[in-house]
This record gives sequence, C-alpha cells and structure tokens, in this order.
Amino acid sequence: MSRRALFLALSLGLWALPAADAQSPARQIPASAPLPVLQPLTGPTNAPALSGTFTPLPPAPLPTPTPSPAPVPPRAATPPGSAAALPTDPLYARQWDLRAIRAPQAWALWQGSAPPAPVTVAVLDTGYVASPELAGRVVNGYDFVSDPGRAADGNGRDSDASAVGPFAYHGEVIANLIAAAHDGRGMAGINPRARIVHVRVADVNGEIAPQDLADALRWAAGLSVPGAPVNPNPARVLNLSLFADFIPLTGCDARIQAAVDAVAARGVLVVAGAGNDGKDARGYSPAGCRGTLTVTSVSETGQRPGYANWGRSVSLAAPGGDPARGIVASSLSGAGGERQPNGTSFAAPHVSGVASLLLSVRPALSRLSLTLLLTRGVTPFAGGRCDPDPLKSCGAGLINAELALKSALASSVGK
Ligand SMILES: [Ca+2]
Ligand SMILES: [Ca+2]
Repeated sequence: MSRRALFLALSLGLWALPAADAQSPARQIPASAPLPVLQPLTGPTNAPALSGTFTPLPPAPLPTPTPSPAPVPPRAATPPGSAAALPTDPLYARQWDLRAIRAPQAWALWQGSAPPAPVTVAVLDTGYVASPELAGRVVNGYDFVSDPGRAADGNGRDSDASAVGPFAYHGEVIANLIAAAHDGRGMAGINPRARIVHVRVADVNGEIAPQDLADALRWAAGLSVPGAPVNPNPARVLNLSLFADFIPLTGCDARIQAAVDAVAARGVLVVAGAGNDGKDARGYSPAGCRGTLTVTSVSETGQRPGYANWGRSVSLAAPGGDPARGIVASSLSGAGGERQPNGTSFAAPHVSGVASLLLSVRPALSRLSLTLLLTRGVTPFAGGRCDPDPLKSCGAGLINAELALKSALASSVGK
C-alpha cells in the first residue's frame, strides 16, 4: 500500500471548511472557496536546535504577568474564584474555549495548591517551532519521519525535529494551547508551567507513516527505539492530534495499537483527536485504538460541529470550534501572530493541558486514575447529548478543568 494518511491539519482545521475526506481533501473544497493563504515561517522557527534537556525552571509560583502593550481585555464572563488568576494576555478575551472548560476557576484552585510540579507533555505532530510562548520550557525532541523525500529536511530520522513547510503551525498551535505562558503577550495556555517535547511525525505535506508514529509513541514515553537515543525528557502525556491510517475506517493499525499498549503500560496517557470526517471515530488510528483517551470537538454552543468524528470510542469532548468561530492561539507564522483554526486537532490539547494540570498537583496519579478524573470531571451536554442523533456520541461530556482539578485535590491518590 503506497497511500499514506493525511494529517488532521489537512482535514481543515485552519481552512475553516467542513470536514475533509482523509484521502482527498481537495474534493471537499467547494469550487468557490478561496485557497488557504499560508505564510512562510520566519525567524525563530529555523533557529538551531535546543539541547535535549530543559532549561531548569525557577521554583517560583506562576509568573507575574507583565503589563500588556495592548488594551486590557475584558474580564471573563464567568467570574473565576480569584481575580488574580486571570491572564492579561491580549488574546485571552477571545479565548472562549478557556472559559468553556472553566480554566480560570481551575487556575484559581491551582495557584492555591502546593507549588505545582512541572509536567512534560509530548506533542507528536509537525515538529518543533521555537514559540516565545514556551521559552525555556520547550525542547526540539526527535524527527521520526523516516523517508527523506517526504521529510523535506535533507535526511530521514534525526535529532532535529524542526517543523518544515506550510503546516508547521499545527504542532506549534497545539503546544501553545497546552502550555503558552501567561505573560501579557499573545495567548494564555492551559498549563503555563508545562514542558513541551516536540516529536516530528508528519512530513512536509502533513502525512504520517504508521511505523513512524508507532516508534515516536514509544520514544516520547521514554521507551527504547532502535536507532534513536533514549528521550532524556520522557512525557507523562502524549498529544496526538492526528491520524495515521493507510485506509481510514478500517480500525486501529496493529503497529499503533502495540505502541499505545506499550506506553500505557508505562503509565503514560495518550490523548487522541477523534478526526474531522464526521464519521465514527472507531475506524481511525489512533482515535479508534484501545487505551487512548479520544477527544472530539464541540463548538462554542457546546454542540458537535458537523466535521467532528463521534461514537463509542470517543471518551469526551473539548472545544474545537467550527468554521464560524475557531480556537484563537498565538502562532509565529499567523497574520498578526495569531491563528484561529478549528478541528479536533485543537480539541485534544485542551484535554492534554488539563491532564498536565492534574499531574502537576498529583504527580503519582496512575493512568487509570487520571483517566477517571478527566472523564468524570466533565460538564454534561445540554439535554444529555452533543448531537440530536444518539448514535453520534461525544463521550462523557465537555472537559471541565475546575471539576477535574477539584476532584484530584480532594483526594490524596497520586500525591
Ligand atoms: Ca530529518
Ligand atoms: Ca502568552
């Protein structure tokens, strides 16, 4: 089989179009739709690789936001527990997704708890971008794209995970959603102390070979992979806003299932985007694999957008937006330093970010305990469902950072 799967990026988060077919997204683009204008990446994106270890973080509480040069944004519609928890980052006023998951209330709890431990999240995606939102907390992990022709970086697998090409923004935005600094600039992330390891699995066209993904899963979790050095920054949470099927709708690829099983046995949580085809997520890898926490999208209304995959393999939902209103995020290559993509690619990192918040206060949580906290700490859908069709399930509900964190703090499990 020579066909490779397309990355969720191509399923249209950024193009603000309905869901695309995995094998031929162009088919889904109406003739009248403008082609996406993708701006070349500049500057820091092509900066030399960082070393393989993190710059030690100061053992300080949350950084004090510096005054923003932009106008002070309006406050959250829902009052948080503490006004001090609100970021002053200028994009925050438009980050409806953070209010939808009750992040401000969670931050208030978080700041009141014992000093949170840093938690490492791996973003298996388009690769490393030196986002200023993550300064000192991001590493250029490893490039698992084995085919030099598809990699477009002059070689196959190597220790430079730098993102290449027009989809480089994808992994950058996901990392920023999880961990962007509350620094009075750009956006606010869910866990501004999380550490990010970028692992490149997508080629220049956003396509992913299943074996590359399987090896990257093991490496990100700290397991050995022939030909690669051991990851010095093993992650507790792996974010997979992607799919890697040769033929979608045929279920979980055996190689990816084996890798998910191996990292799960190590206690590492795998968070997977459900996919953007408006279909049953069980047909996809890794969304349909056993042992993943699979996340679909809701729009600002709390309902399932037409593109979002659904079904019994979906664990829960998070904001992924819709073509009318996407997820606002900082991006070096976006116009004005921001983008507003939509798709399940951008729902999954909300769950990864909240998972990292829980691990920061309860670092010894097992994967099962973490999963239960995340899937029980949810906001029910209006009327009990995200879609009028009961078959089109979005899982347990909408992730609720406040409730999940409160439950974690109420127990000594994982302390
Ligand atoms: Ca390479
Ligand atoms: Ca920021």
